[in-house]
Formats: sequence, C-alpha cells, structure tokens
Amino acid sequence: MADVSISRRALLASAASAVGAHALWRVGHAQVPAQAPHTIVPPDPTKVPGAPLSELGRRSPFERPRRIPVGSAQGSSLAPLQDLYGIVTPADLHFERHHAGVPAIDPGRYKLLIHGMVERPTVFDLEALKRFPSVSHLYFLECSGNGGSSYRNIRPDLTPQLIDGLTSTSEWTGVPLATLFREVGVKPGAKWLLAEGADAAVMARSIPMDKAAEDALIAYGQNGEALRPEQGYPARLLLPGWEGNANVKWIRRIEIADRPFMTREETSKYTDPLPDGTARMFSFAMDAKSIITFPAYPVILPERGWFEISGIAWSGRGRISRVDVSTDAGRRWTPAELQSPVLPKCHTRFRCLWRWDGRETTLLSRATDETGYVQPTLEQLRSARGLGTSYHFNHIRAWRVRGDGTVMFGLEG
Ligand SMILES: Nc1nc2c(c(=O)[nH]1)N[C@H]1C(S)=C(S)[C@@H](COP(=O)(O)O)O[C@H]1N2
Ligand SMILES: [Mo]
Repeated sequence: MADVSISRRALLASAASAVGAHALWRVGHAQVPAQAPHTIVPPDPTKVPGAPLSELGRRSPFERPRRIPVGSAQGSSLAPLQDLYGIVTPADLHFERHHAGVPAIDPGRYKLLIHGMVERPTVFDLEALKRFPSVSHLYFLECSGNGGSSYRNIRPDLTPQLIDGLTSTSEWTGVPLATLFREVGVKPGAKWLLAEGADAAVMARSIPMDKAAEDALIAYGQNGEALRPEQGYPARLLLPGWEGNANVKWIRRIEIADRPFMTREETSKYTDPLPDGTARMFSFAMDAKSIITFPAYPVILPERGWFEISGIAWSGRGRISRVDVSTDAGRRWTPAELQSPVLPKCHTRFRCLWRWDGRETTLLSRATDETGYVQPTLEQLRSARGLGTSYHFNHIRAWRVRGDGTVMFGLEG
C-alpha cells in the first residue's frame, strides 16, 4: 500500500479546496463551482426572457474545467480527465507539451517543405495541403512521459488529471502523409523521414517510412475547427498511437532518407534505459493502458450503495478489446462495459456498476488490446524496465477506498 498516513482532516481540507468550499463530495460529474458564477440566476427561468444569441458559445459559468499548467513556456499542461464525459477532449482542454512555447504562425505564410530522397522536392502552402482529399479520424494523443507520477514516490493525493492528464482525444482532419509522398515521388531505398517543427525548439524526430504508409497525417483540423495554436496551428504531424513527442507540431520540413537522423530527441531524450544497462530506442507505440476517473481522489463517497465506476482505456496498437475491473484489490475481475464507438488508437470509455458495502477496498482497471497485450502490474513494469525509466508508464492504476468514503491513489493489493 502507498503511504496513507494523510489525516482525514487534511484530506477533507484538500478535497474541499479542490472541488469548492461548499462541496465536500461529489457524485458523477456534477461539480459545484469554487466561486459563485458571474451571472444572475433568476428564481424562475420561465418568467424572464433568456440571454440573446451570440457569435461564440461559452461554457456554463457553473462549469469550470481547467488544465493544470506545470512549467511555463517550456512544460506541459494536464487535461482534467475526471471532468470529461465520453471520449472526446474539448480542444481548449487538450493537454499541452511545448519545449519552447507556442509559436505565432501566420497561416498565409505557412510552408511545408518535403525534400531528400524524392523525385520532386516540393513546398506546400496551407491551401495546397487542403486541396488534397482529406480524412478525419478520432485518435488519442499521449505524451510518453504520462503517468510518471504514479511510478516512483507515489502520493495518495493524486487526481486522474495529475496522474494521466497528458493524454487527450480529438477528431483530427488532414491529408494522409502517403498522399503527399505520392505527390513528391519517394525514391527507392527511402526508410526514414525527419519531421521538423517551426517553434523555437525546432523539434525534430526520425520516423520510419512505414508509418507514413500506414496512417500518418498532416493534420490541420481538430474537433471540427482549425488546430488550436497549442496543438500545432496551422499544421502538425499526427502519428496515430505513437508517443506524443514524435507528433511534431507547427511542422515546416520533412526530409526523406535511408537511415534515422539521430536527433537529440531520440538519443539523449525519449529513450528507455533498461535494467541491463542498454537503452531502448524508437519505442514509438503507446502500450495499452487504462485509468478509473470516477471514483478517484478527491471524491468522497457519501454513503454505501450503488456507484458507476467509469474511466478511459486506450492502446497505440489498435482497439481496446476489454477492460477488466476489480473492486476487491485484484482478487476477482469483471469485464467492464465498453461504450461504443470502440475505435482503434482512441480513448475508449468503460463503465461498470459497483455496490460499495462501506468497507475498505481497492479499485483497479486492466486494459487488453486487440493484439492480446494486457496492461501490466506496477511490479511487472518495474522488473522489466527498472526505476530509471522516464517514459511509457502504462502499469495498472489503483484507487484505495477507505471506510469513511475517502478515495486515494495507492498501490495494487
Ligand atoms: N514542434 C514541436 N512539436 C512537438 C513538441 C514541441 O515542443 N515542439 N512537443 C512534443 C511533445 S513532447 C508532445 S507530448 C506533443 C504534445 O502535443 P499537444 O501539445 O498537442 O498535446 O507534441 C510534440 N510535438
Ligand atoms: Mo511528450
């Protein structure tokens, strides 16, 4: 078990500050705002005319989902997983990871150069990219550092957002990279492409050409509108199911070659040291994973009885085929209901009814994907990868429920 020495009073205090002074507990997603909303609510809304039309919609002032920024220009912001329904992340809540802030790019002056081992080196402007037949798909995007806070020095007061907020799902629209490669004519022997961003970090990664043939996109659309600046406006590389870092934002250049380029981001960073002293390179696919987002810290269950356990599962290798949930610390496992659509390389919502008998227990979820891969335990992951690793933390997450209804992050068993 993780350290659960945190006192009930301290927990209540932090739970209260997390969800608003007037709400010591909440069920489902009904959330009491921290401050009174800046609108006047009439006693009877049928007795007064409503608000007028508007050019741009806004959230109800009663709803205040927020990302949590960690760092400033160089850093990341975490998506509020516990506040989301279904599988889509609203674009303004999509997690962010920038190595040197968000560049300001004029779409009228945007250019993407494709060169190297090609017949016709070409510069595409945004209009040219949009003239090609487009595709739209829902895909998750996840930073490979996601989940690091649940691997070492585990604290009980972690929320789903603080544990796994570096994953989000959007509907991405763009042109398949394969289409652009047919246009420029790739030369025989081409094996790798370099993708380079137009930000101050000039982020660059080598990608195997097979991924371009499979499903890679140059994306310019997100959830029905243009990409958000934070997501790479006006265009980014989207590599479905592959570690966030390789999905180069603000993409300005693709160079095709017969070998990887060995950039900083794939040599000194984004490699996985193994216990035998070697390091795993180019570990692109995000392994199957799941997390229960309700109930989770700082929720306090008000009484024994029925609750719907809910969460998300995803795999970079295809569809989620099942999610098993245990409400007794892993002794018995029950298949959760997978909410349709269950899409490849996309968040999948799972749900399962649970009758809490008021006793202390641990809730666990375990995802399996269509390749048969099963989400490992923390122990399995630690023995395969050691403690020095910084990426790909897809072990089973555990929520400890105490007799007083408090829920805290903990260890399995
Ligand atoms: N040009 C550029 N591309 C980038 C980055 C960056 O800093 N610069 N960050 C990468 C990392 S580490 C991740 S996890 C994803 C995050 O994408 P998002 O900010 O749209 O969520 O973008 C990747 N692409
Ligand atoms: Mo990342």
